[in-house]
Amino acid sequence: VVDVVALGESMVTFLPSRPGRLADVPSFDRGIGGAESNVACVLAAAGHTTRWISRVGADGFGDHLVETIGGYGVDVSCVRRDPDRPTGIYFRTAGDRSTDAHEVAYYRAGSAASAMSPDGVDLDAVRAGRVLHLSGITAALSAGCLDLLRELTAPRPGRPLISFDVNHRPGLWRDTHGPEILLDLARGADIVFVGEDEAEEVWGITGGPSPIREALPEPDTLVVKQGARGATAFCRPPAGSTDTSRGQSCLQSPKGPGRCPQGDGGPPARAKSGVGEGGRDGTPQAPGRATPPHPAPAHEPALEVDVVAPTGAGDAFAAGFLSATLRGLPVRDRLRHGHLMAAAALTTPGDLAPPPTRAHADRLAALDDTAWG
Ligand code: KDG
Repeated sequence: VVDVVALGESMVTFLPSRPGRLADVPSFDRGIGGAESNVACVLAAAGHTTRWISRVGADGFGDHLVETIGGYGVDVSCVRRDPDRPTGIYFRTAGDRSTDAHEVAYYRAGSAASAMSPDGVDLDAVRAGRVLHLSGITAALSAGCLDLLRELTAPRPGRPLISFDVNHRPGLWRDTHGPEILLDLARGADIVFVGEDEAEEVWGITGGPSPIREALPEPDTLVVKQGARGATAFCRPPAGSTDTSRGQSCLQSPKGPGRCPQGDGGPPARAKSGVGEGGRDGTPQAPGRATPPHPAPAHEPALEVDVVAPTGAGDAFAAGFLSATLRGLPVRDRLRHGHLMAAAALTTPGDLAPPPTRAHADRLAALDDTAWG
């Protein structure tokens, strides 16, 4: 069984050769982007078995994505090639050090990935992992993509654990119901990642992590990313359990036939300019499922790093958190592994940076609170 399957659009990314307005940047370097494949790549680099499912064009950019993501050790055998639609691309600019302000120009409308739907995807391959990682970006791509997400987040026997990163991308949404759609999808997931500022931007929720949890009580694990301040995780313990210190050891979705223990949760490294913030970047409960009381949330400060570019840091955070979850580590360590992976992404211009080795990350996560405070 694959540890994590990630489904979503990836694009060839063009990174600016220098800061400035899109209108002024003279040249760009090619990289790769795609929130979900970023998560798969970081997890693969951290030693997990992963699969990325998507569609790309039958073109050179599609070749580049498949070869590069496959080069991280991610299984790309289920990626479909579309002879009629192109691979999506996007350009971005860089702010100077005093500001994260950047422009994003997507060329992805009508892309191969936007043609995904429940009929055009091998659903068995999508559901074959212990965890299925999805994001709100896919919901904004097309009606077929939204149908696919609804199908995958619907309760059903044997469902993998669903990890959902809200990833609100205002530039992609044409449907004014985006906020309700994202809330509904998040309610259907088991582990949800959302930025504190993102929750305000998309749902108008202010006042920190607790009001977000009140609006989103269904997922067993809710991780609120608070940029440079750290991250807060709300995790519901197994029904009937008094142990809230460890995460779930059985990675089967409670929206499936049984109920598995979940620990507390939390993402990104405390960056001088914040991971998981910066807004670019519902499951109805299974019948008969009683909602146990919520334990106190867990908060872990982020690491202080000199940010080069924030893009990809939220994905790296999710990957670190999921990696530690798969390993059955306590919530504090899940959050710390998220911060460690995010710190690597924050300090590189592209989306992906070589993460620390597992042994190194374990040593850093085990340091006492004075090192993390
Ligand atoms: O999280 C990083 C992504 O935002 C980036 O790679 C591009 O997937 C992308 C998107 O749709 O914005």
